[in-house]
Amino acid sequence: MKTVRLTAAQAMVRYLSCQMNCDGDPFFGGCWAIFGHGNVAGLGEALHGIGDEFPTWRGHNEQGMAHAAIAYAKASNRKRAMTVTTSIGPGATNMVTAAALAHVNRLPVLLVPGDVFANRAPDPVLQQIEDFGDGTISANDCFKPVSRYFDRITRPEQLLTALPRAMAVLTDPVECGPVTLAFCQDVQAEAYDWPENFFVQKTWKQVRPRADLDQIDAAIAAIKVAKKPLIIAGGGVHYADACNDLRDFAHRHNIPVAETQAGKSALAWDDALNLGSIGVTGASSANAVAEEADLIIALGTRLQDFTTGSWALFKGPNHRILSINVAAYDARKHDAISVVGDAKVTLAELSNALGEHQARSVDPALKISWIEAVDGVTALPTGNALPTDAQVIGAVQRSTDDDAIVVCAAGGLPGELHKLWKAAKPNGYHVEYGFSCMGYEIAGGLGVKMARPDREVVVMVGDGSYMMMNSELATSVMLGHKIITVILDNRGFGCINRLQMATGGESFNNLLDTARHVEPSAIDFTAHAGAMGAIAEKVSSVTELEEAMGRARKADRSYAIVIDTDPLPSTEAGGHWWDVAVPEVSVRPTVNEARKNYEAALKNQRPGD
Ligand SMILES: Cc1ncc(C[n+]2csc(CCOP(=O)(O)OP(=O)(O)O)c2C)c(N)n1
Ligand SMILES: [Mg+2]
Repeated sequence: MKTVRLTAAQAMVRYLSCQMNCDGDPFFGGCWAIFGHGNVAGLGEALHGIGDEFPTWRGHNEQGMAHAAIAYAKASNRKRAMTVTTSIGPGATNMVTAAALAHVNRLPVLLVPGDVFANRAPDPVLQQIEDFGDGTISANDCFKPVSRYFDRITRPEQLLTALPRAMAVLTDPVECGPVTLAFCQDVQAEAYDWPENFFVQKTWKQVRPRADLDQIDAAIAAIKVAKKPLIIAGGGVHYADACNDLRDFAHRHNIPVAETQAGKSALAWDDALNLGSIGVTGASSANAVAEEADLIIALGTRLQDFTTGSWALFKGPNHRILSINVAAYDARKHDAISVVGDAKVTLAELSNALGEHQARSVDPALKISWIEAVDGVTALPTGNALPTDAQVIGAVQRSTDDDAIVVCAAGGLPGELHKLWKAAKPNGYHVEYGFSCMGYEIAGGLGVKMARPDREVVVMVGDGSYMMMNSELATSVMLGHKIITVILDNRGFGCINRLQMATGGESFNNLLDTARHVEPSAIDFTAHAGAMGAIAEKVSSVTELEEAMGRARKADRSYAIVIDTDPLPSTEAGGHWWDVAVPEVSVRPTVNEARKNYEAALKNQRPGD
């Protein structure tokens, strides 16, 4: 057997650079890295050595780098991914939140935190946490519950099995999620004689598991008898490249479609059968049909509470859920008629068997009146009041074209965007709402731009999320990956303040002006973004915002536009109840009142339906 002598770190980067995806592209777009003593000597030297074959990108925050990597994978429909390496200790644990985000959203990312010395010679090494009762624990054990595959590399040759296992998880539609290979820092530097064939180029085909035939039969029977079926399109539709298949299926069988946050943009917003978004942040048209549906066809969705209105949305008597999902875990939720299979091939099989079967048409007035509501709240405001989020969304929509990708994650904006954004093309809507992680937005926007350099990337972010993490804005400038960031400054955590008041609470500790501060806050976002190298300007109206968007689109570098907004209004049209537990006892009448309403609403909930 021919061998080659390399360090374990060199072997890792060489192996990763040889992995190809189904389109013939390298599976990895590169490696994000912040070095420390836990990875600079071993992995740092290896990454330098491999150069452009496996490019290294320097970020400013480990969580931010991982967000960029995860967004890259999402924008690539999971066909490509990135590696992220950190030092041990704080560098590693900074990345745990991002691991959880990838885990919830089932997105591939390879995390390689450095780890303590396997030989334990210098123990405790700088940043080692020292568990008194378990010598095998390090800070990296935090990754275990939020990794689909976790391994600790304590000998070089373990990579011979760990790396193929990592690739199998990253490229598998069911297991897909974060992989953590905690890499002991002494082992990174150790040499080993690797079999040369370990580094042969390997292509990872996209597998499309086909459903059990009895499951297909049961699904067909359910669809044939359904009088009022509704398809809910989730993220799985995108990851299976099934957007066109969904459109064809819906039209051939005349079944309307509603979209989740991850599914949005699967169908063009103006497709006659697209009823809009579903659930808590849904369109009135989609929710009205969902309430009466006798068959909910959940396609590639986890059915999280925002989709099901905390299981109070579907009110049709004897309604059933038919769940088509590549993951049995999801397909079997809520006693659904389960079809475990890839969305694309399953739709084709179902359609063949259904022949020319057509469901009953939905009243077109439902969608027309919803679009009127959307156009009303997003229209150019008249008067001098502070603009609403909806009006800002309208301005951004009017000043971008169909190719733009809007990026968001937390605050009031994801709900407003879910309701109001008119997504014209697949992947034009990128909202991370599995973890809804404040601080994802800008870093995520950078990752999206790296995956889709040909499309305009517009990050919409609240002041709270901006303050939580903005440093990858500087990275976007330095790497030359232009993003447009629209910062909506409503002086605080507007959506949580609204939720607080809706649950009977007093406005408290959410808005800057109702927090216990001694100095009124006066954060200059324009100066801040400008200091990081972006072109930045503040606008004082929605009309000015549209003009600024024109300048931003022409600019050759990242651009930030700041606009003050009203923290109180949100779009009243559409939407659905969401289960947020209200205190059972309180001395405050507003809470008691909210509790009464809460108990009444709970009567509509059908958990475990
Ligand atoms: C990391 C993280 N911490 C806390 C939360 C809970 N949370 C959700 S939205 C929000 C406020 C966001 O404020 P901002 O970005 O200004 O948006 P706004 O609500 O004002 O629209 C908070 C605290 C979260 N989603 N993520
Ligand atoms: Mg805010």
